[in-house]
Amino acid sequence: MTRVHGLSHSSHWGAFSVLVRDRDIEVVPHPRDPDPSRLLGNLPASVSHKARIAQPMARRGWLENGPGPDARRGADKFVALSWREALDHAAAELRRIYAMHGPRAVFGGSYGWASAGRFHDAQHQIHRFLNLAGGYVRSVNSYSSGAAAVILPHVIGPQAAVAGNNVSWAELVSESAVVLAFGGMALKNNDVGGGGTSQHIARANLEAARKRGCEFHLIGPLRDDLPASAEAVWYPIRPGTDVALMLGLAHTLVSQGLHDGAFLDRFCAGWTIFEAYLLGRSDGQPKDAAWAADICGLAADEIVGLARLCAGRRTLITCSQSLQRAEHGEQPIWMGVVLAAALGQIGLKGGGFAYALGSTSNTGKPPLAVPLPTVPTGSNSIADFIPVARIADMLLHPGEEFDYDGQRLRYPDIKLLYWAGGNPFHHHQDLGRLRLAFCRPDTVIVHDSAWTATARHADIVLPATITLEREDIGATAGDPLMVAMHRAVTPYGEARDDYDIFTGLAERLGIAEDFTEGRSARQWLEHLYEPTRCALAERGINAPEFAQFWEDGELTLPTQAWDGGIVREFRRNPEAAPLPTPSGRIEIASTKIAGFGYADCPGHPTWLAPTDGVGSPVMERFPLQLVANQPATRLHSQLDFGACSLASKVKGREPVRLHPHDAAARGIRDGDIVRLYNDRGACLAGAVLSEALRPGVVQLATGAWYDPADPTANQPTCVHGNPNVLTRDAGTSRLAQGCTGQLTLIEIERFNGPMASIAAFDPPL
Ligand code: PGD
Repeated sequence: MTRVHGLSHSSHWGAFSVLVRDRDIEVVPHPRDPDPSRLLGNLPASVSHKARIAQPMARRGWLENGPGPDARRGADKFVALSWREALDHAAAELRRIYAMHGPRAVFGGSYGWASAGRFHDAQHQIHRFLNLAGGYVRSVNSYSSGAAAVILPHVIGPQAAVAGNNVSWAELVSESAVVLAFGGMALKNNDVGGGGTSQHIARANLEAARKRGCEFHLIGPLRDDLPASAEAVWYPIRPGTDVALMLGLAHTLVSQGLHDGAFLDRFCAGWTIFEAYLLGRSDGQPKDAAWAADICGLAADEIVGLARLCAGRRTLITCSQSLQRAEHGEQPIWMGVVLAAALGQIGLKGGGFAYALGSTSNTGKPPLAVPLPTVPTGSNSIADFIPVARIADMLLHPGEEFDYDGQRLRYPDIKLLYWAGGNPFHHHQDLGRLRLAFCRPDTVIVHDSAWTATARHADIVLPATITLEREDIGATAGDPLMVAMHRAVTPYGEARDDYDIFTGLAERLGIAEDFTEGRSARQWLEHLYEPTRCALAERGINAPEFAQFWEDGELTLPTQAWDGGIVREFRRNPEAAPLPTPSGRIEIASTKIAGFGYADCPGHPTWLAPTDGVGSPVMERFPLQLVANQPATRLHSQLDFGACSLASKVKGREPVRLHPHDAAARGIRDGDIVRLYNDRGACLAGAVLSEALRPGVVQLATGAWYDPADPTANQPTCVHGNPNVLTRDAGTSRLAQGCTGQLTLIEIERFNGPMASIAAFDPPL
């Protein structure tokens, strides 16, 4: 037995070191992390869980009948193959599709978080490979920020202008007097930062700000979306109605003469148009506090009080990512900017508007001063793309036109779906519909380390290593620690690195030399490290050779002084440093967006009643609002079989929280297995009664592995608790076409039927 001490490593939820005894590992958080994530507890199970994929597999129906649309995807058996056979099949199919249909028939959008690590990042690897193989249809934007990424450049500048170098944690601690946290700043979300994090600082900063006297106001249906130590005033708003509340606040400011007219004149465009709407001159309906109260479920005098409290003080408006992951998700982000503009605070330290501060662990930290190791992905031979969350529409409606950000585009006819490092049967909405979509292509190829539902819907399944089985460099733009990610254990079964899998395919396609550039994985790490080392040396600071970095296990990178970015520069001198918007100012109303003529995203922030939310006719049958948010016990669907995730389950099912009043009305007790349902499907979950929710709201996190009772049902029942059987597969609007998975309407009942066992973690053999 060997015992290795403290191998440095990293994950999206924190840096750590690993102690190894054969395949048993112990994970020790990084000593400088003040608030390590409990998600580290999921890692030990990943090394040799039965859900790992041990060898390459092909779906029986695909092997027997050859490529083609097939309704058995997701319900078929698998046959083990050797690596040689599996790679031969995959390469032959790639060759066939490229020859017969060209790159427009290959979808390589392959969205997903995969794992931390700069070189083995699955998205970089697949895109580099497919670019060299002939090109592919890509996806744009993310499930995290689909609406914000598109609306913000029209209104104030790129997302980074108000999400990154804008208002820092340090400024919040020292300057902010009032924080209006729309959607909260949940610590569970701060646990995670794409690419890793060495220091979880949100809790300490919230506490320090509070200690100095900063007042937090949590606007959201879930009380625990800010920690108790922030001592926030809780406004349990109806989900999806923040825009109405923001309008009520803005109306109060204007009608009481508390808005900053000078700021609006000098720094903004389009206020007059918006004001006509706000005051009801353009549509006959003033958006006053009483009007807002009726929609959002708060009291009118609370709204007036909140507006008065913000005026004239250093007020920061934050909007969580969750807010825009819903129907008309562009509106709360745009209206958040407008409310901050009406308060005249944008561009001031600790004031104005911050997007996603508190939504991931690396927003609000100073930017790095040196470049990070980055795999070059090359260039794509075609320009075709879809907004990422339109995957099922694309597969189901080839050739059909759709709108996106002022463009009229057409869905390609996809014959080959290639996925590495993502789990669409976790992340997408209306999984019954997604299954139909996945039945359409000729072939689906998936790399994953475990038998996720996506792997089960593939034709060729190629087993990938986990990061603990390979060497990599952990680093991300928002964190100063670069980590030497040492290999801790040998690969499970026959699993291979994504890089090696693509190298095997590249050899068969005759592009190996270009793909590998003659380097082994270790040589790539050394090569990619070099630009960072040179930049450090140029600045005259510690710049160890790769071998030294590898031995040290980590390297602290320099950060830039926080300067508030383009928004602060604009505030200092709007004429010399205009914003990158059409007017060069903050666009309260946008002539460009108005010109698109989208009824679901007009030319200024607007309250648009949802078709699947408060006030919609659907509520008559499905009266509860489901919040399908990010889980507290795992990252998305990753390592759902890990100890931390399993410990939260109720009799093996995902916990669903509901208010005691709603439970009592339905005869549901704490610990009961319940059935959540609507017209799209149903899922079982374990009831947890809680007063931390607004009555009428039910909360079921995403990420329980999809486990359909009947995999071929169009309205499936997931016996494990995946909320995406219930969510609606529709874009935020014709502007951004973002993911709307956060909210939907449901009913819930005690489940008295025969209890299906959970098979999500059993290999489908
Ligand atoms: P993950 O579970 O992180 O979910 O969706 P995403 O697809 O990113 O999936 C990553 C997959 O990659 C896992 O299956 C993991 O095993 C695999 N993997 C990890 N490392 C590697 C590797 O090195 N190689 C390979 N080949 N595979 C690897 C997340 C998405 O879900 C996101 S970002 C958001 S914000 C959305 N949120 C919501 C929501 O709020 N509400 C709903 N209803 N739905 C959502 N879906 C979205």
